[in-house]
Amino acid sequence: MSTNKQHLIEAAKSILAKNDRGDWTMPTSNGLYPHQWLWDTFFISMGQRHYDVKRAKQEVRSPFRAQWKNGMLPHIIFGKAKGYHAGPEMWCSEVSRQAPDHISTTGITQTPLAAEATVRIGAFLNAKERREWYKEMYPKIVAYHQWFYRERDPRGDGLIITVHPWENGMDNSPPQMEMLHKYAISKRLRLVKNLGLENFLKRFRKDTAVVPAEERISTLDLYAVYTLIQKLRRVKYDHAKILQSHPFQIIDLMLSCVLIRANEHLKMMADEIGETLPADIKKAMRVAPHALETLWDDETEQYYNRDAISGKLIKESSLLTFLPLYGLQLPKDRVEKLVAHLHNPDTFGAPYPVPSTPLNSSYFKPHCYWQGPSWMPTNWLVIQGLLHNGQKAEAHRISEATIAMVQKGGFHEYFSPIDMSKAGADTFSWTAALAIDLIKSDI
Ligand code: 9WN
Repeated sequence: MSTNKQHLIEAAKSILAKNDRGDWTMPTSNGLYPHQWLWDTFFISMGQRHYDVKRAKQEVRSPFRAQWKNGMLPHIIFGKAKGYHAGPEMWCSEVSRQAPDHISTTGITQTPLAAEATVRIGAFLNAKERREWYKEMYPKIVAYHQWFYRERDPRGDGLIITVHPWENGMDNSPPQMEMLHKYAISKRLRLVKNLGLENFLKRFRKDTAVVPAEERISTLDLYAVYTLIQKLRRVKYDHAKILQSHPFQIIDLMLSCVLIRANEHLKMMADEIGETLPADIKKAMRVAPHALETLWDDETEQYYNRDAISGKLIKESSLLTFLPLYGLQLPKDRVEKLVAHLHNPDTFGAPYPVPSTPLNSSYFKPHCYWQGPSWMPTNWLVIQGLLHNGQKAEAHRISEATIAMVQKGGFHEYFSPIDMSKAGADTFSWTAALAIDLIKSDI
C-alpha cells in the first residue's frame, strides 16, 4: 500500500474518532446532521471493522435500540442536539403505538444495509465469534425484513415502496422530485409560489445555514418534503392508511435491490447458525428477481423507479439504474449495457465518477446534492455491484477514482463529477469509513 493511502487511512480514522458518540457515530460534526442516521451507521461500521471490530459491532447494534415494535428500523434516531432542520418535534414518533419507548425517531426507514454490515463484520471474526454475532443479529434483522414485506410490499412481488424521498437516502434525486412535483405540492404551497412568498419562507430554513442554498433543493420543494412528514404523522405512521392515500409512493430500486442482496446475506447467516428463513422472506427471494425485470426499459437500456400511484415507470434517469448489479447477478448482456453507461460521456461517464444524476439530465447540477455530485456511499454500492457481476477491472477503476477524489478533495459529503470540487458538509463519516474500506479491500 502506498504511503499516501496509509496517510489517508490515518486521517479517516481521526475523522471517525471526532464524530464518535460512544456507541454510534454522527454523519458529521459540523452541525448539519447532529443525530444518528441508519444507512450512514452501517456504512461507517464497514470502515471501523478494519481497525476495531468490537467498535464496529457496537455501531451495527446501536440502531436496534430504537427498532419499532413492528420491526421497522427508523431512518434517524434523535439525540439531544438541537438545530437539525427536521427534528423530533416535526416527526413526533410517539404518536405511533409501534414507536419505541423513551426514544425519539423519525417514522420512516432508510436503505436496509443491516445484513450487509453484519456479514462484513462476520468476515473478520473466528467461527465461534461469528456464530455468536450472527445469533445475536439474525432475529432482529429478520423482524426488520418481515416488516418490509408486511407493510411495504402490497403486491407481494418482493419490491419495496418508499413513502418519503428520504427513505432511499438519495433525497432529491430526479425520480423523487418528479413524484414530489406531480402529487405533493399542496394548494397552500402553490399559493405561496404564486404570491411570490418563497423568499419569505426561505428565512426559516435551517439547512442552508451550514451549506450553500444552491447545493440544496428549493424552498418550495423542501416545504413539500416537510408536508409529507406532516401527512405521515397525521395517520400516526399507520401503513394501511399510508398506502391508501399518501401522495408519495414509489416502487424503489435502492430499497428493493439492497433488500434482495440482504436476504442472501440473511440466508447465509441462517445456514451458519442452523436457522431456517421464514416463509415470507423465502417467497420474496423467489419472486423479487422476476419483478425487478419490470423496472427495465429496453428503449433507454436503463432501470427506473415506478410511480406506485399511477403504475407508470418514472423515466427520469439516476444512479439507481446500477442498483440491480448490487442486488443480483444479471445476464451478461444486461451487465454490458449498464457498464456501457459508466463510459458514456452523455450519461454516467463523467471525469470523476459516478454522477448521481446523468450529465444529460435536465436535473443535472454538479454541486446540488443528489442531482449530479459523485458520492462515496453510492460509488461503494456500484463498485460492489460490479464485483458481484464479475466486472473486476471496472470495479477497480471506479474504486481508484473514488479514493483519488477523497485524497485530493478531502472528506467531504460529495464532489462535483466534472472537476472534483468538493461540496456539502465536511469531515464526513461515511466518506472516511468507506475510503478505509476501499483501500483495505484492495479492489
Ligand atoms: C435527511 C445523513 C443524511 C444521509 C442522506 C442524505 C442527507 C438528510 C437531510 O443526510 O439526508 O435524511 O437532512 O438532507 O441525503 O442520504 O443519510 O448523512
